[in-house]
Amino acid sequence: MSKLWYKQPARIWEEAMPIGNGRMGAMVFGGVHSEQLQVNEESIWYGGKVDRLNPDALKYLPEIRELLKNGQIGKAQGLMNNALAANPNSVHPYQTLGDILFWFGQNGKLSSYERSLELDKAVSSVEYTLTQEDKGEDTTFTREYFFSKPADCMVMRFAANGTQGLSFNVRLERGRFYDGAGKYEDKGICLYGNLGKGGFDFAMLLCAKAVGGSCTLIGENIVVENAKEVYLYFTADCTYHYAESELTGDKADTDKMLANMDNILSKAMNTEYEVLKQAHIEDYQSLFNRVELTLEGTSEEEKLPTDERLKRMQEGQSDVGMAKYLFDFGRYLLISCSRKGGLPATLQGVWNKDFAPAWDSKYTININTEMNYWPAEPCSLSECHEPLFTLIYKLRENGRRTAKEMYGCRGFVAHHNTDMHGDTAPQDIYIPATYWVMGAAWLCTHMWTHYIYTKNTEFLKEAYPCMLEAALFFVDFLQEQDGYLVTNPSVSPENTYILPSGESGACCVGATMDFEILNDLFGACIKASKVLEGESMDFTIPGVTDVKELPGQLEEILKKLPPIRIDSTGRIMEWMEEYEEAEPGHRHISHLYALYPSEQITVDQTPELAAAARKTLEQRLKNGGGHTGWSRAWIMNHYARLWDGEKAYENIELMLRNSTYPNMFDKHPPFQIDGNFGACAAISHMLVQSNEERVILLPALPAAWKSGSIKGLSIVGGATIDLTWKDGKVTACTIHALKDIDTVVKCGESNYNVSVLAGTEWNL
Ligand code: FUC
Repeated sequence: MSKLWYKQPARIWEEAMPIGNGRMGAMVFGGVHSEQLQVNEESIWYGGKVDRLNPDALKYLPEIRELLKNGQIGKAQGLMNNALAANPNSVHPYQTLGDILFWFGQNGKLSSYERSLELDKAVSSVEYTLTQEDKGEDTTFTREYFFSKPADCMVMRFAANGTQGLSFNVRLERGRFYDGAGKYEDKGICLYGNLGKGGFDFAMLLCAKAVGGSCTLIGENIVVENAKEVYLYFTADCTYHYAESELTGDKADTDKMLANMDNILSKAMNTEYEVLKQAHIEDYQSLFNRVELTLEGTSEEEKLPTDERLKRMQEGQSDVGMAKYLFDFGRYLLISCSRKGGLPATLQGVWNKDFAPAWDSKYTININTEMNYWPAEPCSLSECHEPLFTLIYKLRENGRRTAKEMYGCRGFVAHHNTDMHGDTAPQDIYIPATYWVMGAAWLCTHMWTHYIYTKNTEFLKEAYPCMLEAALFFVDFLQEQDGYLVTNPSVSPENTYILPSGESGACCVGATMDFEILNDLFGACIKASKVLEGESMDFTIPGVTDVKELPGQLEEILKKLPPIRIDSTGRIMEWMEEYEEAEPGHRHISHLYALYPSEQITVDQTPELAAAARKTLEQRLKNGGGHTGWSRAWIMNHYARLWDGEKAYENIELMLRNSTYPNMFDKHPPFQIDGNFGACAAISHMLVQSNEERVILLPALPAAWKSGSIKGLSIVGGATIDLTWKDGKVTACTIHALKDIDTVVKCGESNYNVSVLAGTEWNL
């Protein structure tokens, strides 16, 4: 059993339990006298799609490039803020949907309390007993909540066992930001509104069914009196899901949406609770149960509530078992907020309580969104990766225009943020981040990762033209300088350097990360073109006469990209020049993209670069690095790739001590989900690492995980792997091939050539 549990209700949002079905989510507080369920729906983004391109970009681009090339950084950056910044400079935020608020009428003294979230069932529960001392009577109240994907709604069961019945009032709220609320026919209550000019309509709907007692609709409340049991059903929606195009305001869409919501709840209400629950658990477990991690010797702490365990860790104690929770919770969250057909996980997954959240709770694609999807393939949640690909296709549509109008280039480009519409214009006026053109390129490398893990050729046939078109942008964008082809303008997210003159800058020519991303993207396009050679592929790319010539062109460009270099202090160079850093413990470690998620730097094949990467990390950490949760998670992955289990584990402990809220949400601060996903990926990579050439067993096993097992991780090539170890040594390993696979399995000093046919297995 894998369960988070607590002995008191949540006092703050970061103590509440997240549940979700991909499209919708809720935070369960578990109060005794009142209950708050803060709710979300993935498409509740304020306003509509905005055309933000700066009409002066192209005109000033040559001048900006010249200034950067000549080291006139201040002047260049000033001009960039005028000519490249988008108008308006930001997209709109992802917002809370609102709250379901309950007030209970029971009385008595609280004599026991527990609430939990079962990670292997995706069910949250609350149980408490109220004692009426004058009468000497106890009543135990239980509540269960789950957000079902198959039923597309949240289902709740409240029950009272004892002398008191269940009495409560419940209503829907959304601050001051809605247009109406009240009875929904005689079926329940609803709240509805519009998301601002150009925005979509939304609605939420709650219905209740009481066993015993009464259930009445009064005003905009459901009023339950003296019931034994109450079943509640909640759904929400937004016309985003009904609009034929991005144009909104069509009443027909709203009517369709309401009819669908009505239908969803009618169906759920006519189905037995246990049947709904079973279908939900089956659906959830079809993903969650693919993988199972066991760490031995961790049972003692299981008797303690999750928040107490975290507190003990903060006080300096060790708790090896918490790593399993970090791992399971990461998988739980991805399944609960990123499902096929929906929108990808934002900075907060689907869970956001604010109207103006930090960084708009959107998609920050210079690390955070990518990190969200690092566990998807290795942790066998490939389907959960799909929403990201749908977003990339939107970026392609919008990014073609951005490429052409801002930079005069073919292909498509995205800057460092995007939204549910796939916006591609620059975001904010923030020199260290805004003018970064690598967003689409990095995201498209995920398409190749998905392919190498799944070997799904149909997927690749669709993705390849998109990957190629992201690469095409750079065919036109790169500039000749000192014998290399370089990015200009460029920036190493989101770091600042200091020039010998004392002047500081962030924009530059040729940040190292750019070439590392291009190595991967171009390399992936070239390999994909070979995989697809025999396939009938019929596609065009605007501005290209013969798409078949593109891979060859990319090969030529690859030869002219600057190499990854080591500076005079033995670290990986972040920029083309050896600059002083303004913030040596900076949270971004962009130039180590080559170590992770990429594998251009490896311990066995590029030992010098690996040593320089280690030094880079040490220097960052020595200067306070890893202070945001996501940065800590990236560092864990870096150490996993350096095959340093102790350092990776040290960073897991630091994350649990310093960057984890009581509900296990990652703390930037504030809550940001990327750290949860990054940590989950790191734990998988500490146990198994695979690429197109080899699979390494236990590459970064820390001494703390002396004995244990992992079942069902995915490896590159289309297979899953089960592994058992004892006293730090592998005792059993099975590879289950889903596709024919040829690889080398590295286990300690031994190498095994492994050829397995699809449907069969290999045992060590
Ligand atoms: C990048 C990071 C910040 C934060 C934000 C959402 O800008 O530098 O730390 O994670 O994204």
